[in-house]
Amino acid sequence: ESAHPLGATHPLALAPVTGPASSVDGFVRQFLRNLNYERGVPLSASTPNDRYMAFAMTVRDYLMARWLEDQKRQREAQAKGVAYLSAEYLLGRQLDNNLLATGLSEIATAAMETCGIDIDDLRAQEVEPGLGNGGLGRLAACFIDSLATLGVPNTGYGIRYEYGIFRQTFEDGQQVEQPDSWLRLGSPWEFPHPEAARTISFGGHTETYDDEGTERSRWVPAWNVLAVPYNYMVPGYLNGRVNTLRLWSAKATNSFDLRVFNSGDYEEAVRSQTFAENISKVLYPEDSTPQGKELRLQQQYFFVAASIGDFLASLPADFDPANLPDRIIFQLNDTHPVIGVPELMRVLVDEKKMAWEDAWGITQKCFAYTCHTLLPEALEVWSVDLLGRLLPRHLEIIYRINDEFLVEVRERFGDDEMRIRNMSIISEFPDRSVRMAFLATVAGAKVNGVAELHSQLLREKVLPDFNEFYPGKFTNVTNGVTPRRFVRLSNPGLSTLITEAIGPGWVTDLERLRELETYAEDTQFRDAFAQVKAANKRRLGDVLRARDGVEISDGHMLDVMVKRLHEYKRQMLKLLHIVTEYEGIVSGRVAASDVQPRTFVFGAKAAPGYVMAKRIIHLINAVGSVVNDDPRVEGRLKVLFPPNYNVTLAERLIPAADLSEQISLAGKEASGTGNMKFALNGALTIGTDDGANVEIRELVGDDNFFLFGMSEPEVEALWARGYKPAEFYQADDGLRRAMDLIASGAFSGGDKTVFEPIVSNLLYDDRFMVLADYSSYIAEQAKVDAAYADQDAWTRSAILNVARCGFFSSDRSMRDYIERIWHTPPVI
Ligand code: HBZ
Repeated sequence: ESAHPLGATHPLALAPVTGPASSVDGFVRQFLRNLNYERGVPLSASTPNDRYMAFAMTVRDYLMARWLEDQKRQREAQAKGVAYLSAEYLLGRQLDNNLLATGLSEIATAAMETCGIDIDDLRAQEVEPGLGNGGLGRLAACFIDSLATLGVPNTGYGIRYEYGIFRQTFEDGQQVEQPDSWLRLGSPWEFPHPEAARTISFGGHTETYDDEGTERSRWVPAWNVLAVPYNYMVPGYLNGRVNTLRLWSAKATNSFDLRVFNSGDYEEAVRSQTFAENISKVLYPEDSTPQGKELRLQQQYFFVAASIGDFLASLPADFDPANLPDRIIFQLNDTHPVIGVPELMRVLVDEKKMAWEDAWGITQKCFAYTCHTLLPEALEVWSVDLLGRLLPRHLEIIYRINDEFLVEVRERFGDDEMRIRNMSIISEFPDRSVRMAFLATVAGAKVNGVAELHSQLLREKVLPDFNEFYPGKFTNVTNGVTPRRFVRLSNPGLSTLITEAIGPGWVTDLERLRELETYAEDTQFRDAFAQVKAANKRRLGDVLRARDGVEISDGHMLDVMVKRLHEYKRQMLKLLHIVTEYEGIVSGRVAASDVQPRTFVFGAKAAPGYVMAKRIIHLINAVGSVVNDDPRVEGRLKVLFPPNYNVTLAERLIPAADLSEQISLAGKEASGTGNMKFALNGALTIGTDDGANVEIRELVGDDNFFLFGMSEPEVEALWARGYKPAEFYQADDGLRRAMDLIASGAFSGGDKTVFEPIVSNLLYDDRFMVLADYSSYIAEQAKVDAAYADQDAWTRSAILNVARCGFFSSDRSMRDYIERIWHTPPVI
């Protein structure tokens, strides 16, 4: 230890860090300083990327003092904190959000003007970090935003994938995936700390040894990698708080073998480096159907072991691990980080030499598990074979956890072998494997679903034995979305209108949107609201024109379905509606002039290996080109499918939408969060009684929501009776005509084979009961048309949607987690 604590050598090092002056002049100075000293260029010779980088760094500089303070506060606080463990963070662009958090937007805009720079050109430079697949990853991003805004100390832990979710392009209407090299030009938002790298081990074997009379186990790993942390600022909204997101990047422990290199075998020399660094190379693009790949398990263990180790290392050297539950709760975002459970056990038992029972008692208080699905195929399992090869000690620990758990189950329920088989963490069929959701449930202090209906089905259908065994363990926290990104930033027109009416407090207290209810009755307000919607459509039009060369037509209802492509979400149902409308007009049965003009917008990525999803993408594009080229429906029907739907596009699309499509089969969508974003931006929902749609409808009222389709119990009943989709096809003329038109080759240049697999799947299998809900959907869409014809009434409904959806702020979700699960006191 040095005699002088660091910094004591110079008075300036002891002074608080201060940001640049909060003035146009101060901003310009700092911007030019960053351009010159960090980018090494004068303004006159700078590239757009130089200017974006320097601008972002300047925004960063205004947040820095607060960040340093908060890091210190978190280091020194003796309070309990939350570590959010998530394999995905779908952050979206950072610049505008971080600028908003500083409150310096106007100063920054003016500052750039004085330099002759259009701030929108800077915004356009940023490549969004797409480190997630969909809802689950975006939820994590909303949650850390809310925690910072609530002033709750939190570290988000995850993986710094070098390549995020693939960039989607279409070739002949079919999805082609391109790598997402989001780091190609560097990111101004990350702070690498290679000096703080942690060693993460894999493989090898276990052995027992005599530790002064006690037999203990230890793991003798075969290989390891370095986990290098990269820190990112997570600023709260105008509250001077800045939390940290810490993402781990894999680095080889020894970069290459110089002897082999010198002998001329260059590939061999770097082989182990390439192997190690593959761990954080790319995000797995499978959502809902985990593939069980070895690299994926490596990723999971890599980031979780690094994160748990990182937290433990932050504790004082004399910290008694018995007190861990007073200091930390690890929130498991789905099962992806569940390998953290045996990892903490391993650290406590093998390294800290704790008694198993004590370690288990602690572990059960340090984890909580959020489930995001109901689909059986989405529940992660790892083969014992693979786990034993990659993490042999962890497998032993899991076996012991399971053995002891099953003893308890027997004590409670007797030798009910069926029940024991059903509850075992280890399943025997088809291969012996570990059911990660069961492990999480046994280890977690709490287990939560993400919407009321989902939590109920989780208790009653997915994990009923566990619910009986652990009374009080199951709870619900309905998802939410951050109003900063998804209203304040993405919908400036609406934000201004709301703030003028009720003041600015809604941004951090979204229930205050209730005060808008009376404004729904005010004609002037309704007009202004409708004008904002129209302006948002024009803004979207500008974006789509520039990005894809397509136009959205004036006076059209904008009917939007954006989400991952999955059969349970039923993009096919939407498509059958479009084909029905189209067929009605071209067959002459419906006069084009009687049809409410609509532009249908899709946005969806399909997992690269999900063949049916990719066929459906192909069909959407095929229907789009036929419909858009057919003069008989011109000005009435239009289908747009901009490729590469991502957070950036969502921010433009959602504020422009009139109608939000939330049409999953009841009982399949855990929650949905897009549904909340649309409602908060004044789109009306057409939806099933599924996920959070149920809660949206309860809040906005039946008159302001288009409900259709079977309820979850009705779905169950139809399955029980025996579902025969062909009967629905026979019984409905419209459905038959739409299906027949697709089957005829009308959308595939006469080729009947291209979409035949889709048609026959619907007719003879139809796992998600598209045909059963068709007629109810079409009938409800007719009501949508009728309602849209009365623009003023529609706008009133839209305002009521905004006014009544304040509940869906992720600030509320975070308060619920704190109250029901985390029990973390606020730190001032
Ligand atoms: O999580 C989604 C649910 O489908 C949606 O209903 C919910 O609103 C949202 C937030 O709770 N689930 C996902 O997005 N899941 C994944 O992205 C995923 C990714 C990798 C996997 C499995 C699932 O291996």
